[in-house]
Amino acid sequence: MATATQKNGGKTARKAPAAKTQDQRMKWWREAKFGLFIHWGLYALPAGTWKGKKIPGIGEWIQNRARIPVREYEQLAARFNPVDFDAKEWVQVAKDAGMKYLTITSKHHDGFALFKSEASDYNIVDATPFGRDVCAELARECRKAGIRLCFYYSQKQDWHHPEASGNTWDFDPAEQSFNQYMKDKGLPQIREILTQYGPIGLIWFDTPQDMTRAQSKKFVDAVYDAQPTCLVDGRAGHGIGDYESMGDNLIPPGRVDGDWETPATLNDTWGFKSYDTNWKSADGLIRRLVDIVSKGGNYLLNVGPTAKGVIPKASVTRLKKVGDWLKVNGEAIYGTSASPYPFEPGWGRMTAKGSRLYLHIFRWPGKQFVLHGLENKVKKAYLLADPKKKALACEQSVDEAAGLHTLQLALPARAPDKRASVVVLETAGAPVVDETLVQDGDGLVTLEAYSGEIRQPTGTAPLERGRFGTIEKWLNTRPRVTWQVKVAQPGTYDVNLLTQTESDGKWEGGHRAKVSVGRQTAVATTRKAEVRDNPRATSYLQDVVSPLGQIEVNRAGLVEVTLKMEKIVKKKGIGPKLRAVELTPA
Ligand code: H79
Repeated sequence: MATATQKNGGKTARKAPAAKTQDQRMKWWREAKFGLFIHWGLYALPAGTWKGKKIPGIGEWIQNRARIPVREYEQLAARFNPVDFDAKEWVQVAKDAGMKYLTITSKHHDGFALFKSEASDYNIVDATPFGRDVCAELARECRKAGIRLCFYYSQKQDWHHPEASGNTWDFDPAEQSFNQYMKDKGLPQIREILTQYGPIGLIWFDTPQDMTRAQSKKFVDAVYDAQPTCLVDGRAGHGIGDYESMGDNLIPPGRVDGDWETPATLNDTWGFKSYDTNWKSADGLIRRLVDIVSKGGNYLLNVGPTAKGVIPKASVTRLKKVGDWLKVNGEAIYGTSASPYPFEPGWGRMTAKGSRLYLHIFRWPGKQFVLHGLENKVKKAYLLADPKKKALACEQSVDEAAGLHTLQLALPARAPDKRASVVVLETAGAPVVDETLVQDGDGLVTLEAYSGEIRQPTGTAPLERGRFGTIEKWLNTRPRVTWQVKVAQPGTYDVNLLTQTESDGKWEGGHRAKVSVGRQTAVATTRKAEVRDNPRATSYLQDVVSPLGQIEVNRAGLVEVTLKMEKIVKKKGIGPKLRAVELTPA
């Protein structure tokens, strides 16, 4: 994936008497790293089932997926009575998870507002027996707990309002006027949520498709006019906003410049679905948090409370485990910046702050850990989990001929935390690294598609980079992909080609792939020798491993590795979806 563009260059809040700089406005958010997303609304009542039928897809989309007419769906409001709702408890869930901000759906696509609104009586105070303003209650508890309150607001879709977008089963798009909706409800409600509840951290717009630039700008200006320091996410439309929003549940491969956030689910829905129990493990959540922060992003992790007002226990217990990990390791998360290395190592991830480099080790190596590429002197190394900060023996060397800096670290035989253990390296000055792709200290050379360069001969159909860091549309034998990588250990390597399956599990082998380093080549026909979970899309994409043979690398230092497809099977028209080439010491 290309690096994110900085979308906030030089922007300062308008009309503020003492306008803060963009860095000042972004400061709390850049330090926070971890936030709670809450999707709650009338859809919690059907909870994924309508008239006895399980409705597929995400829970908050039930009105759309089941084509429920407004007159029918809005009757849910008369039954919405979340007597167990306790704002203090919800805020405590965020707090115990180590989260620093809370973003709740003040209004989702269904048009129902969780706050008292003069602009529309389709809101929790006026339309439900519950009659309480949950946004006001959350605002109070957030303030007490030091959590920033933020609001999600669906600005384009409103399936309840006859002039807004998204509801094609009740309304005829040809007869709608979006500007009218903005005037009647959209803009007034933005003013309401920014004037009724004190300082708001950010407004989280969503699905801006088909908005004009002027419309997007009007919404964002309404935010900045009401609260100049309030941030705006990246989904206002037309690239307007204070930071980039990645796709839902999408974690980019490798470091991304600029401010960005990944919104993500704990299971496979945002709004509560009674039968979605596909919960991510606490281990997986910790590693995702580390992964995102190591690439420079924030993690906005969702819960979907029930119609009674309860956050599912399965969510609470998992979040608590992340919070417990953060109690020990939070120093390596909060206020850190991305890894100084642009690429993902195989053993874990890194973050940095001041003159400290944090190694988050997922795959514990045993007693010896090796890191290449760090150029500063390490003054002290220790485990963050060790209250005594006992120094770990550490040796640094430089191989001038190979252009390789090497650090060797003595570790205890067993990981302090097998999910992710943090080693602190106190460096002389801010960590400086050689950004060239380099062999991992444990010997693995991973040449990921996203770190490869596409060599595209003119006149050939271009290879494309896919959402999960793949190279796709490889339907021609002339293009090549090359990597410049520093090898630390000369020797014989087994060469594997990793290609990704389609989301329906389809995969096609029988291509002939050739990997070369200088005159050495490994060439074979691709076949399914082994299948692994795809780390960027666990549970629905997989990587197929095809062994290509062996290669000899005869000296340490920078080498160029080239991948070519000598034959491509085109029966299904997919071609090989390149994930990576792996060289493992034989
Ligand atoms: O609020 C959450 C989602 O409801 C919202 N963004 C996150 C943060 C979102 N809105 N649209 N989308 C996400 C894209 C949704 C596409 C789908 Fe569907 C909804 C796939 C399945 C249900 C619409 C209906 C498209 C296909 C069927």
